[in-house]
Amino acid sequence: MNDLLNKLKKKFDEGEINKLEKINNKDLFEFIARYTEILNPEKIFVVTGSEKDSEFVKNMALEEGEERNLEKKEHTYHFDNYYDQARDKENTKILLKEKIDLPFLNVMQRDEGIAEIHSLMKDQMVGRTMFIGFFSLGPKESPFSEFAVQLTDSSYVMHSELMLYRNAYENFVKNSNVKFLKFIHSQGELDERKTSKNLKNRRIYFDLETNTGYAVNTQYAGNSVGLKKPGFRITISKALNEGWLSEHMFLMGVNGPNGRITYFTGAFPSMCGKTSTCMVPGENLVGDDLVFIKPLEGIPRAINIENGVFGIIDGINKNDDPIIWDVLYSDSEIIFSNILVSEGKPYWNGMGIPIPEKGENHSGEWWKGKKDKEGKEIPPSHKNARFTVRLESFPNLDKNALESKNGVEIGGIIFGGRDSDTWPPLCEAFSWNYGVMKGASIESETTAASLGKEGVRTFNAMSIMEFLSVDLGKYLQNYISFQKKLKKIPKIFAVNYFLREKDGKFLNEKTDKAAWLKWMELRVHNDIGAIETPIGFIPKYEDLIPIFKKVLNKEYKKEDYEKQFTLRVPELLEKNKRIRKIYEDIKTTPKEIFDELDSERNRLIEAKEKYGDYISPFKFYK
Ligand code: SPV
Ligand code: MN
Repeated sequence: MNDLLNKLKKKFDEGEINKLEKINNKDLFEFIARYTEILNPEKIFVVTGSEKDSEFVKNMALEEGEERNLEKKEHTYHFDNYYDQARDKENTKILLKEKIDLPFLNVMQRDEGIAEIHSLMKDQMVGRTMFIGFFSLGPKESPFSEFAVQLTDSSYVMHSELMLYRNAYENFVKNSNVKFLKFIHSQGELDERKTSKNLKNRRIYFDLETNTGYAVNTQYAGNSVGLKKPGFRITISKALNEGWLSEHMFLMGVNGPNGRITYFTGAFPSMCGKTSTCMVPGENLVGDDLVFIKPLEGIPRAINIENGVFGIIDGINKNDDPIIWDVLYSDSEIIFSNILVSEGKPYWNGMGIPIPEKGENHSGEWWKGKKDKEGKEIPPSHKNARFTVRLESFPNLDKNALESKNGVEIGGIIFGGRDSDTWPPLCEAFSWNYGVMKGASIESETTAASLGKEGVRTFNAMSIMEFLSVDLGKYLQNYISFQKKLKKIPKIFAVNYFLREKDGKFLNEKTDKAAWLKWMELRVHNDIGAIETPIGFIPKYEDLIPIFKKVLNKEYKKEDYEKQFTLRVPELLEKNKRIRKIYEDIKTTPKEIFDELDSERNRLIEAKEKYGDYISPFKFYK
């Protein structure tokens, strides 16, 4: 082992090598030695998690220009290349020993993929510093957590990880046998704006056999921050093999009567209300993006694996998102990415205050009306512009839940989509399997703003389709089987904040979700009744009146309830057929999914025969 270290020695500044010498982990040294040889950095910097090391990383980001200061101390901004603003689906691939075709997955033969990525990484760090970061996904040394090591030449990436994850250097020092996920990132050659320039060679690959994630020629955090979405793909596969759930979900506590807190996880595709749900004022935030759920002594418990938020900033305004707004204007450490900067201040689309007509953004110098190479007008900030901030900066954080090594017991799981004409705002599945089927049926409609074509439904089971790394049928089988490990089964709810009237008007206000959460909280404990419909239990009108009054100080009208909860049978039958067709094409779809689809269909047909196509919820009152 010392030979390995000796070879690396000249890469370290004085004193730096001691940080590695304290660790005695063969796998780690081999990993570092191998990639040092390939990437060939001039220097290596070991990030121990000390204040001093974090300062070093932050200063380096500023010195090298990957980040710049805003007017407010502790606030910086970063730009990704104009064409590197989101995850790159096409060049994101799962490496498998045998290249088999799996529906929805982008698969590549493992040796070929590794050879390609190594050749793209060759000598990419010449003249640069390679950072080594040690992290824990989730509270350290808990029955849930996973350790991870990140190698990167981007000070912005390392800075982001120091805010988003728990540093675990000390755990590597204490225990020489720590097993860990491995992430290697190089931003590649940079242009004069310090953004990755060789985007045609951008690659994001995952090797599930060695739990390794690779990313090259990209800076966008969804590609480059190994512990986030690259790590998620690896843990989805790990969870499947070990029989637990690694999910794209928030984690929050909802306040019930007499000081009771009930925890929920929730999966929603991008821009469907995930962040705004876990940030509902008055409730308790634990996490906004990624959870592990395990059965501990038969109780389903969850942790947030992160320690910070990498959130969408587009549309955040004082009225709709008071908590995030205050955080963004606080003195907390924040990295803004791909926003508009003018006179040292950050601006973004839809912030509800006037935005300057010129400044600098992801396209460089920007002025109102500026067009890109494709002739498209460039908005002030990118739609996917983001903020990175520690969870401790949020006043609504449930710190105990975040730090709990055994996680928190989950009472309910929420699945949400963006659906203009099908699902009611809220319903509760009859059973675990029916709920899993509902999660497996999530669809999200594109908006006019994003793809030009409105209302295109995109299938997004459990909102993980972009991150799926295993056979979808097997993934669902694992969900179905999970129930058998439980003494207490969480309720599963389906929500839809985007239901519209025929004339296109939304049937709900953005704030209504605060009321739905309270109804779900009471249902978890069977504190109130519900109405049975062909698609699950829905709230009784008279139960919602006091909830709306108390939570939103709003008079909840009977006609609103009736419109929102009218069963739209033709649309529901269409959806049932659409989803069935998708699963028919997947050989491994569990029988339970088809059973649930079929019985839902039968219930819908029966109701239609009795009451017609559009059925008032009052018809189901017993
Ligand atoms: C998402 O899009 O779901 C995100 C951001 O959380 S990314 O890191 O790009 O996945
Ligand atoms: Mn996400």
